[in-house]
Amino acid sequence: METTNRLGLVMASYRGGKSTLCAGCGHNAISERVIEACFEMGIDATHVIKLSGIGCSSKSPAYFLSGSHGFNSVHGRMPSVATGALLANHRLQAIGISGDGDTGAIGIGQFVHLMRRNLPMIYIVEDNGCYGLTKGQFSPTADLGSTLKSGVVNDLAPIDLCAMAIELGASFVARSFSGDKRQLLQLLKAGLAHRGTVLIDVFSPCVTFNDHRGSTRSYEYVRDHEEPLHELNFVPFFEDITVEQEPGAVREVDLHDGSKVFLKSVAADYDPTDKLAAMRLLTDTARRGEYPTGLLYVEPDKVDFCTQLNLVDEPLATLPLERVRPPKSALDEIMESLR
Ligand SMILES: Cc1ncc(C[n+]2csc(CCOP(=O)(O)OP(=O)(O)O)c2C)c(N)n1
Ligand code: SF4
Ligand SMILES: [Mg+2]
Repeated sequence: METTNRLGLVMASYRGGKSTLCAGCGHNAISERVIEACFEMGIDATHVIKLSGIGCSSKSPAYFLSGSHGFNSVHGRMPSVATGALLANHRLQAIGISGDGDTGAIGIGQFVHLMRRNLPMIYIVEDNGCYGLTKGQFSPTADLGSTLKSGVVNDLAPIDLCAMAIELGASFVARSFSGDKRQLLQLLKAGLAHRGTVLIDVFSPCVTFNDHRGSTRSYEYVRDHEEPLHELNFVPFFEDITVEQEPGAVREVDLHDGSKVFLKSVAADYDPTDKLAAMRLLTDTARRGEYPTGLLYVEPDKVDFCTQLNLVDEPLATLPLERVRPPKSALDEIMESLR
């Protein structure tokens, strides 16, 4: 019999349309992990809003959770649409998919303010170092000295979206690789349990335009330079904690909904709650051309934007008119006070 989750649903009910992206594109693997994560967490798809901008990456929401709400926005404008949607209904689980061009170029101003506000949503950047949809030009995350297929050399230093997100105020920041199924799945499930901005920068090779020698986002290059910081185990609030731990060797992070993340350091001990250490790590490893992956930074108790605005509990979108519109007596009182 097919496995069902805590809602009694099978994994197939979390799928979307058939992908029209190139076979082997990293973005397809990410959609698969989103499907698995939502299935394993028992997410109600009708309470999810999928958001995106423009790009091959931004087409991805069409390939998962066909029963959810969705908004495919203008290029780089996903953050403002997401902000509006969540203010209208703060009970929605928002999952945004963007690209390194959509986020790092045209959408960088919007990205900055979303991170700064710690808007409660998952924001995945499918990072292939190029504009896949428009035939592979360098994007702002392309590494200095990397080349296009034609041999053209990139002479600008990259933007590190994780470093920016940490600096600006996002409360859950991770880097992963579309080829690292296990790590990405654990990060996505942990992201679903966190309340605040979850920024996951996923290196996701473009097999058609950026998978050659000279590219630093090819499958081969990322596989050789990915340095996992820890083995990551996520235990959702609805499961018994049975992870066997050697005392002292594993760090435990408690998330908003009672779920837990266990982090066993791979090389040097790494504390993902130390903001300065995270920034130092990203600066030092970038100099050496390495990509640390895993949970880079987490601040589980940071207040998210909707809570900070002190919204009424019931979503604004469903409040009856009489609770939205002030009565005539209140308006008269205001007018009187201005005389
Ligand atoms: C306002 C506007 N400017 C430019 C474009 C052209 N355009 C479409 S997708 C894209 C870049 C996509 O790159 P990225 O976000 O990295 O996604 P990928 O295709 O690599 O997944 C650009 C420049 C557009 N659609 N709209
Ligand atoms: S062009 Fe590149 S990014 Fe776009 S679908 Fe194909 S492989 Fe993926
Ligand atoms: Mg791209």
